[in-house]
Amino acid sequence: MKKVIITGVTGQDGSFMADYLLKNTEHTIVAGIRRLSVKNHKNISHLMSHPRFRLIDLDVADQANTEEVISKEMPDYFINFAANSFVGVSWTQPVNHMQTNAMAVLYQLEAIRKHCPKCRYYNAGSSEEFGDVVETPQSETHPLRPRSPYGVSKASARHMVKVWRESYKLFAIQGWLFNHEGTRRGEEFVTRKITKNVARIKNEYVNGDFKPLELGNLDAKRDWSDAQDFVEGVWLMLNQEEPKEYVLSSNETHTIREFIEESFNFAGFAKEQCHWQGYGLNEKYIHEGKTLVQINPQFYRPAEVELLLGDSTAARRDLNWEPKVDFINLVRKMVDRDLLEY
Ligand code: GDR
Repeated sequence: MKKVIITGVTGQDGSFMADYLLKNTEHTIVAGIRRLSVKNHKNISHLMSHPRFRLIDLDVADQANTEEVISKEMPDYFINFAANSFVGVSWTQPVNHMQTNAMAVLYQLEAIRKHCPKCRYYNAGSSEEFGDVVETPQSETHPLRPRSPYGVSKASARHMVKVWRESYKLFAIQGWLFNHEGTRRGEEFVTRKITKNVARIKNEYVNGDFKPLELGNLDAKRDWSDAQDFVEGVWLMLNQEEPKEYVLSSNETHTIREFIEESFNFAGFAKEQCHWQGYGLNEKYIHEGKTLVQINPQFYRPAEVELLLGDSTAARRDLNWEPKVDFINLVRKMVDRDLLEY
């Protein structure tokens, strides 16, 4: 029986990872939680009484705390999912992003190097590191060209992980995860924002009085997968013989516009009965004369990653990994849950 520390366990990926490991391994999960006066334990409430799950205080931005936890717990695996993960806000809080997404990784690598160099380490990397892409699709060989402070923080963490791996022979890796979504996705990310608002509009529509969903750039293209498929990929990556990094992706790309159309379609606003009208800031998605979606320039970003399309051939070949949920079933799953919960 081994010990796995997971950070960011109250978030989407951390909580799905805890679920996955409790179901598929005998390992003990030590969940590092930042102390908050108002608890955000919704995603892990079902795990609280599990005999192999326990919480500890861990603030990844605090070096002393990080070293103390690692030296005391001596984990076999350390999976760092704690991050400031919202790209849009990284322009207004760049320092915070560097501290949480980059410096924290340095604290963890140093503590592991000093106290438990056999520990297998994973840091959450991102397709945002590819930024303004020069090749499509993007595989492990694509250069790092970040377009946001968030992307910079993840790219710098990647360089540290590589240097610590090569200098100290640590099993330390950082996969490139393309967008991954699901029913535990935070409501500020575009997919969940859409599915939550589709459920709201569906319910309010009958009275004829509802506020349209407001979004930014509808033409950005993303490679979306199910977060539950990705935690399995991360675990496979962590359990290879040699520490190698892989892209995880669906290998399909879709616009925000397509996500909107499919989401409303599942909620009963058939694509054939809806249409797009107007251009740029005046563009609207209309159903029977009523505006379902409109543009709010506040949701545009100062610099945009226009196109992401992953190539996860290597992970599929070497790790025998494959995503089980495709784009359309991901949309359906998220809309169904939000309709049910509204
Ligand atoms: P992203 O995810 O930046 O790709 O990073 P997000 O869902 O925030 O944006 C995707 C695209 O949608 C466009 N967009 C909007 N986005 C948001 N959030 N809100 C809007 O109203 C809106 N309108 C249009 C964005 O401009 C963008 O092009 C996610 C995060 O999970 C990262 O942490 C992770 O590393 C990467 O995916 C892989």
